[in-house]
Amino acid sequence: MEKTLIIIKPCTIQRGLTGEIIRRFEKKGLQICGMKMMQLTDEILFEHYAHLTQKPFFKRIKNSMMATPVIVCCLKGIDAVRIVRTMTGVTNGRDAAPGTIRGDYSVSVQENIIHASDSAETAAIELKRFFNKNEIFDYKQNQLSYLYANDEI
Ligand code: FUP
Repeated sequence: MEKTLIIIKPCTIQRGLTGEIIRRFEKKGLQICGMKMMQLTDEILFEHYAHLTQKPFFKRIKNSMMATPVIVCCLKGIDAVRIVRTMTGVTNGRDAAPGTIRGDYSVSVQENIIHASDSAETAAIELKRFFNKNEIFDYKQNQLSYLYANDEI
């Protein structure tokens, strides 16, 4: 089973969409293994968006991501990274396909509802960045044999 990270962005919290977003992942069958609210800082955003620090819009990213606390979640399932990225949609909400989270709830490249890890390697690094070890929980998912076939798990 794979674990991945999502960050529910300040825009989503302000718009009262947090429950809707969590609900989509729960309904899909992903298991919530960690969830907490935290205030992001310059330091953590510099690290998290290292690939964008030289861009002219980096300050805008930081302001947006620090506007309120965020909610970070660890989601688990077979191919969880790929599932979550597909459900999230492309970066720009105006281009994101209907049915995806960004396609359904966003009209912006920045205020695009959630961050989602883009590979298994990145997910492992990002989960460490936002969670302490004791904040990720491994517990039995009772519906497992109804979510997957025997030879998948
Ligand atoms: P994503 O993985 O889809 O969240 O996209 P990125 O990591 O490339 O981008 C992170 C954030 O940077 C986006 F949410 C918004 C901002 N960004 C822009 O504003 N313009 C761009 O061209 C790319 C990213």
